[in-house]
Amino acid sequence: MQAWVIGNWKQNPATMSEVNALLETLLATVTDDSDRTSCQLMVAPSCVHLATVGQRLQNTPILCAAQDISAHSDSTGAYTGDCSAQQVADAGASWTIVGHSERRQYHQESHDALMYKLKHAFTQNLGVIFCVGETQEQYDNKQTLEVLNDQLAVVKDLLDKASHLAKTIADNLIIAYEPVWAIGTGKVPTVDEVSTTHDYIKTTLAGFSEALTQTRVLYGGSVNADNAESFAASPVIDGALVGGASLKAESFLAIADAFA
Ligand code: G2H
Repeated sequence: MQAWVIGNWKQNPATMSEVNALLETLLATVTDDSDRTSCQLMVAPSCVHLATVGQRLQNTPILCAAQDISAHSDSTGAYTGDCSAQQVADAGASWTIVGHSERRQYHQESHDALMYKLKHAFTQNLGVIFCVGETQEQYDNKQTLEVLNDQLAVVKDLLDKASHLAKTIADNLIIAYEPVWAIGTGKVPTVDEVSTTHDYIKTTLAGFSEALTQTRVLYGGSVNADNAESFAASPVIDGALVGGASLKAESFLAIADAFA
C-alpha cells in the first residue's frame, strides 16, 4: 500500500511569505526528484492560507487539506467563523482533517459534531483524515482500545445513517492514530504499541464494513526525521501525520523518504 505523509501545519507559519517559502522549497524538491513522489504527500495549512496553498498545489504531486470544516452545513449559512466543506473544496483542498485532538480539546467537539463533519466532507467529495487517540491518563489506565472504539463509532454511526455514502467513505477515509500524550511532546509509543493499535483499528473498521478493510491508518505524534524509519518499517503503519517536523521542508521530506 502506498504510504501517505501529511503535514499538519496547525496555526503556523505566521506569515504568508513563510508559507510561500516553505511551499516553494517543497515543490522544487518534489518535482525535481520523481522518487519522492512514490509516497503521497499532502499539507494542511491554516484556513487563512488555504486558498493560496490550494491554488498553488493544483496539478502538482502534493495534495492540499483543510485542518477542519464546519459541522453545521456543508455549504453556506449563518455560522460565523466557520468554513464549510464546499468552501474549502472550492479553495483547493481535496481532503480535510477531522477530529484532531486539539480540536477535541480546545473546541469540545462532540461525537455528533464529528459525525456531521464527516458527512459534510463526504457529501462534498472531500477525503477525511479522521484523528483518534487516547490521553496520557487513558493510556496509563490501559483504556486505549476502549477509547478508540468510542471514537471510531462515529464512522459506524455515519455508515448506519448515510448508507448511500458507504462507497465514498470507503474510498476517501484515512484514520490517523495520534496518542494525545505523544503530540508535540517528543514522547512516542513503541513501534510495537502503535502496530498493535493499528491492527485493532483495522479490525474494528473491517467489522463495520468489508469495504473499509483497505483503509489507511497513519501514525501521528512527534514523528520526526530520526524516528520515521522505525515507524515506516511496520507493515500496518501506512504513513504519518506530522506536525512540528512538517514546518521545515528538510525534515518533512526526510520523513517522506523514510516511508517511500
Ligand atoms: C500531532 C502531530 C500532527 P506533532 O498533532 O498532527 O503533531 O508531530 O507536532 O506531534
